[in-house]
Amino acid sequence: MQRDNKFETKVIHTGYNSDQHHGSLAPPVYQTSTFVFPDAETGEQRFAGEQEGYIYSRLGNPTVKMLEERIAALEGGEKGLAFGSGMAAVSAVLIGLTRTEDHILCSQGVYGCTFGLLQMMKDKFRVDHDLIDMSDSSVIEQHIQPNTKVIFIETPINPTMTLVDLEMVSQIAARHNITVVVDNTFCTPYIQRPLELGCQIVIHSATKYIGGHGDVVAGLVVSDSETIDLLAATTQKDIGGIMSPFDAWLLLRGLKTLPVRMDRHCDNAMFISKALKEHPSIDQVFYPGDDEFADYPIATKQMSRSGGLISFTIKGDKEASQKLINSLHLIKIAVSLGDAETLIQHPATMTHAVVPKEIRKQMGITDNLVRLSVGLEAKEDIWVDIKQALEVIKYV
Ligand code: LCS
Repeated sequence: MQRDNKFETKVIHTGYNSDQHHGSLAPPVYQTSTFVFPDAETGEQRFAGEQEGYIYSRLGNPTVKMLEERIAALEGGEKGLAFGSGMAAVSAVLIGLTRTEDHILCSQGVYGCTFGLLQMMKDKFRVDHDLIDMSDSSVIEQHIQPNTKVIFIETPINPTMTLVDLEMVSQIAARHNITVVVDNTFCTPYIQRPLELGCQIVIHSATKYIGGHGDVVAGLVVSDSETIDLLAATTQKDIGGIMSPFDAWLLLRGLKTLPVRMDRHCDNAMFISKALKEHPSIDQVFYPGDDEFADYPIATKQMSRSGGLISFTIKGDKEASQKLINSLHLIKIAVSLGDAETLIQHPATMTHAVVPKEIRKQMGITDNLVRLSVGLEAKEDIWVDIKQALEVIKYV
């Protein structure tokens, strides 16, 4: 498959050649733990890296490899690596790139478990970190230390939707020889491609839009060959958080419709964000597609569309937020995001409950903040459900 095909073609074809699989249109699931060597010498040569070929599914599997090639092509990187969850991917990268006494600079606001991982690395391995506002280049410069090895960014940040200017950060990082890692879960490569903006590593919780159907937990990493080979031979192989062949198959299937789904998510979210903004019970709406949103200029620079996630604060407290959520009928109360179903959650008590209240406050996660993952249903139906729930809380 030619690398210069368009994105919509690559999501369907890259990494798979039916000629090599009995003409099977759908990729086969190589549901095997191990691979048979024709003789002992072949086994020796494969372990020595002198001969191409599979050994054992923790070290590589043909179905998983198809997915790794596809995501690499979509992000514009040399190689991909698949993991059993987004957190397995995040931890493999952060542990793989650092050692004791190193330092990580992180956007102020990340997914709750990434925050938990950073705390654990600090407590157990003495890999320190600072969570900083990345909107100001001088603040970033001030916090870079001689031992800073990684800048870790989410953009949009979960759940505040704050954006980080990837080009600006990667230019600073390049001057200091620091690796920039971007969690691109909220955007997918259809909307944002950090490697093209000078960043070195992209991570996905493939559980979300890449899979798109709420039926798999998985993670992906894309980077240059050297970095991926290093991670494959160290934190992936030895910690072992690998993806199963069937999960890779589900993701290959999900990816085929990624552009179609993302367009619908974005259209629906734009409609809902506008309706929310006009409602009297809503305090603030955080959506990158809103031209009054503080980070809208960054969105126009690096995102081709605005995504399917909206966060908003209601005029009310925690109880009112919970009452709003409890009053929905069509919309499901669930964490995760990027599914066909519209999902709603309360970050302060759910995805970011692990973050201490004081730090949550600095991150902008207040008790009246609600996060909506806008699904693929008819946008009018989604709005009718939200509107009737907002009516219920008017009298709280
Ligand atoms: N990165 C981001 C930005 C995420 O939102 C998540 C999960 C992860 C990494 C971890 O991926 P996982 O291991 O779950 O595949 N975010 C979740 C969320 O917002 N609600 O539930 C899970």
